[in-house]
Amino acid sequence: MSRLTLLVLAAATAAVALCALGGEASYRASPDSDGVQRIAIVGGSYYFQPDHIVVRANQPVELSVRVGSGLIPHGFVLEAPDGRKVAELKLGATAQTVSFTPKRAGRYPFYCPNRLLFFKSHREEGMSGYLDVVE
Ligand SMILES: [Cu+2]
Repeated sequence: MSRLTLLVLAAATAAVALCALGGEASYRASPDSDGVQRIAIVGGSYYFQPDHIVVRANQPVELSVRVGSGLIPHGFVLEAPDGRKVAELKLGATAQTVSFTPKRAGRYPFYCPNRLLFFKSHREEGMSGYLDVVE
């Protein structure tokens, strides 16, 4: 690996870290050697981290989703741009894997579907994000 490559990698890592600190958590997935775009997502009251993910179309995506700290139950719903549900699960301390291959570009919203009585839904509280599929 060249010195320049290392510098670029270090800068990219720093950029991701800065985004995470700033709350503007955007994460562009880079495929592993087997071509799978793997992203770990943590959800809690009331956030998903990262809450903005960018992946490439027509390459497999594996989301590893788990709950952060706290006792409030949370879930994870991922919808395709047409509103069809790609995934729906309850978050646990052990990561669960959501695998799919997006066929075309578009914005896939994800959110926690939970709501307690008359309170605002977790989605309204900010427990939501976007997975953007790009060509
Ligand atoms: Cu929730």
